[in-house]
Amino acid sequence: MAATAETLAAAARIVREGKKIVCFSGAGLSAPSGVGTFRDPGDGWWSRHDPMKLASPEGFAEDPDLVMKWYAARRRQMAEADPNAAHLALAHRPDLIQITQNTDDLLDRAGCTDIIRLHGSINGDRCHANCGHVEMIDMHDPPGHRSCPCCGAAGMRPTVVWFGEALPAGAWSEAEDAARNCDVFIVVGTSAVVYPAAGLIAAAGHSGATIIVVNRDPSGASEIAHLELLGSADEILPEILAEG
Ligand code: BJW
Repeated sequence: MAATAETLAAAARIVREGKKIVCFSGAGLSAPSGVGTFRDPGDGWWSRHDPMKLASPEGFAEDPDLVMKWYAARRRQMAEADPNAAHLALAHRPDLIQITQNTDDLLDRAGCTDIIRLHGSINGDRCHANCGHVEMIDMHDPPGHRSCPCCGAAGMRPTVVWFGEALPAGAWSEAEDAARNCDVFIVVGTSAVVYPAAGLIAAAGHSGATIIVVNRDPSGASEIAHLELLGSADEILPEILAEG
């Protein structure tokens, strides 16, 4: 059922009374900005492409040209996008802890600082052979497949976390700590099927946090939610995060 005036008011009250609030976001947060999600039926990237071919070390080894072409398309799309009302509402609440699975920079561009990034950032490339070379990318004119200019080996690949790769240890431990020590955990625009990130929702719930889920459709977080607000993030977040 779509969010109602009553459920929105209830969520706004929980947020107002919260002492330590975490926002855990996914691709649905940036969808109203025109950035594609992964699993939405029809227009999600994975409904047209095999995720293991595009977002895994094995896929990169098999066809690095294809992987870098896909990243170039996403990078151009993100470069054209602007933060939406949901990003801006979050930026107006610097007291919230931001944990995101998103690799775009729309939260940063909205004005959020200290973002805990679980899946890295799409704005850079690094040497896949781990020589340590990193480059920032011109998102309007992203590069294709190329070898590392520093060690000459393998290829340059985005500074994101692919399937089968470990999450950045520091970000993960900060995220676990925030999830276990908050009293309100807002889950926005994620299918909540990718682990270990999705496990933060249950961890927060088990630690006693109230779980508010904001999503256009039911998701993997629906069953854990104390309050589920179905609708678009850019319409719901400004309502429930407004102070006063
Ligand atoms: C809206 C909306 C609007 C739309 N308003 N809402 C336990 C069980 C099973 C499997 C595993 C497990 N633990 C680990 C695994 C394996 C794997 C995994 O989870 N697989 C499952 C999918 C089966 N996990 C991993 O491999 C992770 N690594 C790992 O576990 O390492 C272990 C290790 C330890 C030590 C050494 C070595 C290894 C890594 C996961 C990496 C994920 N990477 C990606 C792509 C790269 C980033 C990039 O290129 O940008 O990250 S996959 C993709 O999924 C991306 C996202 O961050 C992530 C989550 O997706 P998200 O954000 O939820 O998007 P969608 O599209 O799924 O959902 C969008 C939602 O928005 C939908 O619900 C819509 O309804 C909603 N929506 N419009 C509000 N306007």
